[in-house]
Amino acid sequence: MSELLIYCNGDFVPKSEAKTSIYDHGFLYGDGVFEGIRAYNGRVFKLEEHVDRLYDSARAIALNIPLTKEEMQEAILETLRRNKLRDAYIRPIVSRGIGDLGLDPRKCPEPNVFIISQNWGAMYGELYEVGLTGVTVSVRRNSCDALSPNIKSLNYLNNILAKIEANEKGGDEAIFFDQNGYLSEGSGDNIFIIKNEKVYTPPTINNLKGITRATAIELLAEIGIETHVENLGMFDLYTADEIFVTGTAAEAAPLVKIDGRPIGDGKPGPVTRKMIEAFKEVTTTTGTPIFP
Ligand code: PXG
Repeated sequence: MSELLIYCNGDFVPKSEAKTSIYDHGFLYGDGVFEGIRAYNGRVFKLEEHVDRLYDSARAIALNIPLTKEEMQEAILETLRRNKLRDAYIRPIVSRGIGDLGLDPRKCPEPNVFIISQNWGAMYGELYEVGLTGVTVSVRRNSCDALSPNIKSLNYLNNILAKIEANEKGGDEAIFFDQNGYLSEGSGDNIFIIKNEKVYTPPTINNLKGITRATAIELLAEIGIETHVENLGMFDLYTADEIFVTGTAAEAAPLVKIDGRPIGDGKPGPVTRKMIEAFKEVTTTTGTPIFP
């Protein structure tokens, strides 16, 4: 099979030749932004929303992406076409660009734009049926007045520290709290709690404005379930009837145990199952066609 092609600043180059300098501030300082997008069945799911968020992340770090949003959408679609991909994971990356040592971004005249796409199956395999185990981690989510969790930046160390802790404790996903003790999110997904047939999720001041989270709220509304957006704590987590997490990679996935404690009856619950079904339906029937 021929090599995957990567979009590099307007060119399509083989994976082995897709490179930047070690003086790229994306590498030196984690100075840049990215997105994680998926294509299902020949359509890119929520393309516009992901591109909007990419530009908001860039705006928040005063990084000017040298493409219009329309050009970025087209570059993403063209990357998929060149690789003949219909079901894929797509990773646009915009770094501050090549500069010098020293963190001043003015050292970097030109941002670098890359788009990676590749085949991608279900992240958690058979775990959607049996459910995942979560662990609450001691590392706190970045506070919104330091490095806002709303920025999908190239600095994912906060999330990686959480993931390391979850791995050490033998859990599938890490659950973050913020510095005030409020529930935040997973290392790569947002969190929903079901209690007495009501659905709750934390406000996005302390977590990523997840596109799957927004989709889940819409899908729940369509089946007559309102989502209450409010601050939640450890108590709500441990006493939940059901918990699920949402993300582009994770999709909608049940959490059936947290810190060794079963959630509800320890099996994926009815609301979660409905969500998984509804999400499958919406991802395979909507989105921007790759090959119009
Ligand atoms: N919180 C965090 C911290 C994330 O990184 C989400 C929530 C869910 O957001 P969306 O918009 O995807 O519903 C994410 C997304 C990866 C990967 O490569 C990670 C994400 C998405 C896609 C791929 O690990 N995280």
